[in-house]
Parts: sequence; C-alpha cells; structure tokens
Amino acid sequence: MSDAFNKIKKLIADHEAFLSIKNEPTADTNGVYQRYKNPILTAAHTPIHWRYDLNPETNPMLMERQGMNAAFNSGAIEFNGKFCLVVRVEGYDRKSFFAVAESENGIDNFRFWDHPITLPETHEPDTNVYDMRLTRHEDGWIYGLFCTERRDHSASDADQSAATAKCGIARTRDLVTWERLADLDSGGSQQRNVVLHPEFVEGKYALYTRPQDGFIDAGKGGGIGWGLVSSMENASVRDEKIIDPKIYHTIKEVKNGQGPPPIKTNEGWLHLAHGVRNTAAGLRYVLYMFMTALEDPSKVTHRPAGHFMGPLGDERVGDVSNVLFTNGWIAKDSGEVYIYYASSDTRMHVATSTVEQLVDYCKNTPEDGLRSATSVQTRNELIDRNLAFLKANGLK
Ligand code: M1P
Repeated sequence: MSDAFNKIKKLIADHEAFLSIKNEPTADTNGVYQRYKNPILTAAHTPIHWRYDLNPETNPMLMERQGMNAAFNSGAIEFNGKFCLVVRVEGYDRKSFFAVAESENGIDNFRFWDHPITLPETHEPDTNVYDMRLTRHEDGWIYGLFCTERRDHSASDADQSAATAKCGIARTRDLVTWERLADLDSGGSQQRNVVLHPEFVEGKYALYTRPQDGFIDAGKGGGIGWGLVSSMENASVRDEKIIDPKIYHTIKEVKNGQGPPPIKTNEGWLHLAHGVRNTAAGLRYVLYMFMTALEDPSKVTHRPAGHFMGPLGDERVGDVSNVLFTNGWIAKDSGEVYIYYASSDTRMHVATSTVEQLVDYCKNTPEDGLRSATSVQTRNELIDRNLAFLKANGLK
C-alpha cells in the first residue's frame, strides 16, 4: 500500500510543480500589448482528482479514468481581489462545462476550484455549454451568458452533426451557486457570442448579439448586433440592429462576434471581438478591436483596420487550428488590462496592456479603406511623416 501512496504523492507533487511554473513576458512586443511565454491554462492544469480515481483499491494501476481534452475560451472577472476565469473545460467525451480557475497575479499560478460549476438546466437540457461571458451588471448580479447547443430536431437521423445554438443565461453572486434563467428568445435566429453590456441603456438591459441563419454559417445574418431587453428573466430580443457587420475582404468577412463585455474609458467603450475569414487552409480566427460612444454604446466611433492579435507560433496548432478567440478580459483600477485569449480551441493565454495603450491603438490605427490602393495611401502617409521626422532630427 505504501508504494501506491508514494505514486499518488508523486503524481500530486509533479502536478503542483507544473502549476507553480512562473510565467515570463516574451522578448518581443509591438508596444500595444505584451504576450507571455507559457499558456496559463491547459487540460494538464485541471486537478488530478478530476481525472484519476486515487483510491488504490478501485484503481490499483493508477490509471487516468476521465481524461480532460482542453481548457479554453474563458470568461474573466476580478472577484475578491483575485483574477477569476470561468473556463470552458472539455473532457475526452467532447462535452464542455464551466469551471473557475483563480490566480493572484493574473499571469501564472492559476488553480481550478475543487469542483466545476454545477449549472442548472432549463426544461430543455443542454447538450453542450460553452464560451461564457461574465458581466458584473449595475443591477448587482454577475451574469454569465453562454452558448447552449442542442441537436437540431428537424435534422434527419443521417445527419448527426446538425445543431442549434442559443444564448443561455445564468446569474450568480459568488461564482459558486448559479440561478439559471430562460434562454434568450431571439426569434428564429441562432445565437452565439451574446454579451451583456454592464450598464442599463435607456433603462433596459443591453445585449450584443450575433444572429445567424445556421449553426456554423452566418447566412444572411452575422455581424455584431445590438438589442435592448426590459428584463433578463424571459429575455426576448427582436429587431437587433447590426452595429459591426461582416465585410468583404476583411478579417471578418465570414463572421464576427463580440468578445468580453466592453471596458468603459473616459473616451468611449473599448471592445474586443473575433473576426473570421476563409482560406484554402480553412477558417482563420483573429482578434480585433473597436470603440463605441460613451453615451451610446451602439455607435461605433473607431474601427482600427485588420487584426489586433492573430495566432502566432504554437498558438496556431490545436484541435481547431489557426484560431484565436476571446471572451474575457480584466481592467484593473490602475488602468492595466489583462486580455485572456484561447488558441486553437485548446489552451488559454494572457496578454497585458493598458487602457491608455488600447485607446491610443483604436484612435490612431487607420480604418480599413477596403482597397489595396487605400492601404498604400495610409501606409505612405505614415512613411512620409516618419521620413520628415527622421530628417528633421538628423536621423537620416
Ligand atoms: O472553433 C472556433 C470557434 O468557433 C465558434 O466561433 P463562432 O461562434 O464565431 O462560430 C465557437 O464555437 C467558438 O467556441 C470556437 O472557439
């Protein structure tokens, strides 16, 4: 028996050593944000006691019983002074569920809480739940809006991949106990990437939506929508207006979606989103930013062209390769911003920046002129300003 206990002790000690690895900034930065060397969460970060049966009597060979496949697409919130992520964790059985992981510094040493979140179901059980956006709303609740996926009952038996996506809604005060509300009623459209704005607008709850005709295909839908609802209980949204459409030959030509809830700044609301384009190698998901007006969060004021972050190096490979996705960031009172993003539907990373840097990025990156000629024009404007500066200062 002591040999068995020693093996368990070693398993736990090795895992603890792995969780304690310090994260370091990468050597390079573009001045807009700082990436870090290590992913902050992977399947291997999930607790040993989620995966092994640790009792030598029922598992004498100490085999992993219920493997974990991935840890990605996390919502984020500052809670009790800690950086808390509500992570989409996925078992080998392909089912996602939510679990809280917390860290003191937001950069490393993330630890999962002992149990995943027990999310109540509605009268129509979810087959899969994922990609929770956390909003600390001014009504006092923390809301979690997520995708609930179910089989498309209109599909034939031969088609076992047809699904419907809806926005599930739950709320909590402690991240432990969650009250499940009715799914968002959005008429006939499918919905993923629905995000609750943190403040009331015109006395109503405001939602960023992403209406789609199909589960994968945006069809005639797509784009980031905006709609007001009078209550989060039996919430129903109609007549969403598209505030950030998909656009031909851009990083969001196939579809896009709001990332986390926007950050309020003196100069407007900062938004982080994902955009998708098609390539010969399949879909490519990148992150992009935009800003909206303080007094009207549905009015886009700044649209920096192109991607803010794209998959880089090891980030490019995973279960669904060439994907960056985000649904969580944390802005500290100091102005520091911790951007939590996932790579290739497999693992979580952090990048750091500040409100000042992100506002500057949004205000001073030229918009997409939608033609090669306009790209050359804005590039030449930058080059000319730089050449004049270098000459005036004797640097060229
Ligand atoms: O596989 C990439 C992403 O695909 C979906 O994104 P979208 O809603 O824009 O289609 C989501 O399923 C997301 O979870 C996933 O990361």
